[in-house]
Amino acid sequence: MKNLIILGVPGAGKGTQAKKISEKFGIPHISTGDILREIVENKSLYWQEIKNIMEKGELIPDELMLKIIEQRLRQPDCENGFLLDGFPRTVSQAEALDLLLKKEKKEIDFVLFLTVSYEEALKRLSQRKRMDDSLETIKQRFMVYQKKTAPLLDYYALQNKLKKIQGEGSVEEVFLRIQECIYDYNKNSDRN
Ligand code: B4P
Repeated sequence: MKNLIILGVPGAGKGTQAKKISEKFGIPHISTGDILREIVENKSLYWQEIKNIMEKGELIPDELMLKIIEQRLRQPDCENGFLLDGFPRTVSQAEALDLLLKKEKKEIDFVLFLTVSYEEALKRLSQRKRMDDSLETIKQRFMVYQKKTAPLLDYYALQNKLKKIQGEGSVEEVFLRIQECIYDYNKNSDRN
């Protein structure tokens, strides 16, 4: 397997699908959201600052996120591929990631972009009860996504790495679409 990223608006189902991809294809699922929630739960370094930022629906500063991701990607389980969920979230995180991987003679192979309507994402998140799922915070997360994360779509499209996946439908339906996309990619890269 390869080095992948999963992108989408909050509530697109990135975490849900990433878990399934990780199980099926045997690559580690690296969710920066999960890592941050773990820091808050264990009251590790900077937990209070992280909690405040997440509750407001804002992004944690790039510098801290980069330290976290660099440490995680150095773990031996990432040697033969990984799936990043929730990272990068800004163009500067993406640029830093490319540099980091280049040093290791690696690169991102492709980016799965889960598309769902605003209404569907809002419905999904309102049914969940996470600390950052109040209506006010959800709205802020969408705004932050449009401003800071959506430009990543062009960033990866220009590198010819963006794979659009329809993210509406049941979890299994979406997962089938993702598997087809991964098999297609592997078939084409075997041919080249
Ligand atoms: P994340 O944890 O990444 O959360 P998310 O984008 O909101 O959710 P996701 O798309 O993974 O949705 P999920 O599968 O859970 O980020 C949280 C916060 O952490 C950010 O706001 C930010 O503050 C911080 N953060 C994280 N990474 C950062 C970074 N790199 N830089 C700075 N800050 C960062 O699905 C949502 C719900 O939908 C679930 O309840 C699920 O069961 C349901 N669902 C999924 N698929 C479905 C389907 N097909 N049908 C019906 N329901 C479905």
